[in-house]
Amino acid sequence: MRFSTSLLAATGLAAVFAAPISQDTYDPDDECDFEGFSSQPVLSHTFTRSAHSRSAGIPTTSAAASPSSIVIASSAPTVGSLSSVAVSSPVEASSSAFVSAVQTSASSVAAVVTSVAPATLASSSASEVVVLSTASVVPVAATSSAQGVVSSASSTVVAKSTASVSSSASSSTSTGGALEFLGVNESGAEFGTTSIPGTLGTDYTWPNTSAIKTLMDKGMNIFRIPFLMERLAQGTMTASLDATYLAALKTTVEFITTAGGHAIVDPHNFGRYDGTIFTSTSDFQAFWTNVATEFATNDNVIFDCNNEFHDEPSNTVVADLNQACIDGVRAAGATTQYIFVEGTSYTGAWTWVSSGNADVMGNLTDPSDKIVYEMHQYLDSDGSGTSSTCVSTTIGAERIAAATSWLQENGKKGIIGEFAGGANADCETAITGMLDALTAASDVWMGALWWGGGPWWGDYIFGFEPPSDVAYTPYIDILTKYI
Ligand SMILES: *[C@@H]1O[C@H](CO)[C@@H](O)[C@H](O)[C@H]1NC(C)=O
Ligand SMILES: *[C@@H]1O[C@H](CO)[C@@H](O)[C@H](O)[C@H]1NC(C)=O
Ligand SMILES: CC(=O)N[C@H]1CO[C@H](CO)[C@@H](O)[C@@H]1O
Repeated sequence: MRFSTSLLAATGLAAVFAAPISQDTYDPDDECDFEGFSSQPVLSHTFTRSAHSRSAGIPTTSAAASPSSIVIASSAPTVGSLSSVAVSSPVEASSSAFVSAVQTSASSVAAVVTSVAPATLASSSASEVVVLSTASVVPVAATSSAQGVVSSASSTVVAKSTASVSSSASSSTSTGGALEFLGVNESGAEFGTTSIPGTLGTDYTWPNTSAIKTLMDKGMNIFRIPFLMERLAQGTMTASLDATYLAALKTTVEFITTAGGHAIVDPHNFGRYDGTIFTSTSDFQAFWTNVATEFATNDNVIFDCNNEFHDEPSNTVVADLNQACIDGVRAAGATTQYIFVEGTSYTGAWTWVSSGNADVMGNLTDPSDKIVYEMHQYLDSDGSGTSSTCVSTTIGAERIAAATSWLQENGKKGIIGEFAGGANADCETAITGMLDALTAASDVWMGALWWGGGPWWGDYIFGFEPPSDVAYTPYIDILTKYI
């Protein structure tokens, strides 16, 4: 795959390159191609690295040549073997970030953005080099020139943050840059809520990894995998995990993460177990320790404490459950992964402040400092995501505005974990407006996930399963412009 995990793993193969990449080598069907990239606004984005408390401006340059040949990989590259990588003459993209190229195999080249100046990269020890982002380039002949590729890349690269970058609150208020994460909810395993545990293939199914691959080939890099707690921990939430259901969940997760994407483990339970609101923090913490133990060594897993709390005894209950989730995950030794926390009132972005989530959720603590506030946003009149009609063409941007301010004022990171609009011109404009607004505030917003992919949606208004679900056709190109 073109994502950074495999690219970086292969960087030990550093070699040399020859002629510039040619448009002749561009294959519009190639998985590494990325349409519409040149239309992406290219602005800077600043973060602080936790390990070294140093800011690194991420390079971006004006979009120009050969946009179709560049794809951004936005997963978390490890520092790894970069010190031994032969680099081309890198392009200084800003005072503190540089684009270089490395050959990753006989037939592919990756552009790598580092925090270390070109002259020092080759001699730096691995621990001094932080890969800020990577961009893969369409496969080129072994005779192609890295310099040529870099020149090409440097004219189109929009760098990303990576998971190795702290999500601490010190971000500047820079405007824009592409989103780190753009992806899809992959439904199936949470279906059939009235049949517990239910029958695979009848009551529920698992996402289709071929379909996920199609979306990844188009640039998407994050997938949320809803499942039911009652199927994973049967009888009581503290039960040991059901081996069969767990194995299928792991298969789905590992397909995504092995390919360099991020997989969100999402107990799609609305704060209920067996239909009853749960409030026991100790039980919930135990559930999360059990789950996180299974994924503790997979950096590209994201733990999503629970889907869409609503009508809870109090907002404090929700905050306390989220803290128990965080504590349970970290107690399992899963210390590197993001944890997504959701609020009450179906975790709506538009009601984040008015629902009171803003009053209680901000004090959650995480020793790993990787909390991300997951909010959902639909654009129909009641915000429920049950109508294909959007309120207006500007409703997307309007509905996230208050949440954006809260994130910025409180130094938090957020993600839109579900969003959708109907397959019509008004919604397309409204969705574009929302994604523009997220991008303009990418100092706090990490990305967005469409609802919903998965094989069983049929003619559902927001269905996103390739190749022909209702929303897939109009929206795939709109969405992938943002990554
Ligand atoms: C999975 O996706 C592939 C590729 O889109 C498709 O050919 C196949 O029919 C799908 N399988 C199921 C069970 O939906
Ligand atoms: C955090 O806790 C303090 C003290 O209990 C409280 O005053 C403040 O409002 C809380 N902030 C948030 C965002 O919850
Ligand atoms: C917005 C939307 O349609 N949400 C639905 C998605 O599917 C789940 C079940 O998987 C429903 O519970 C949601 O209401």
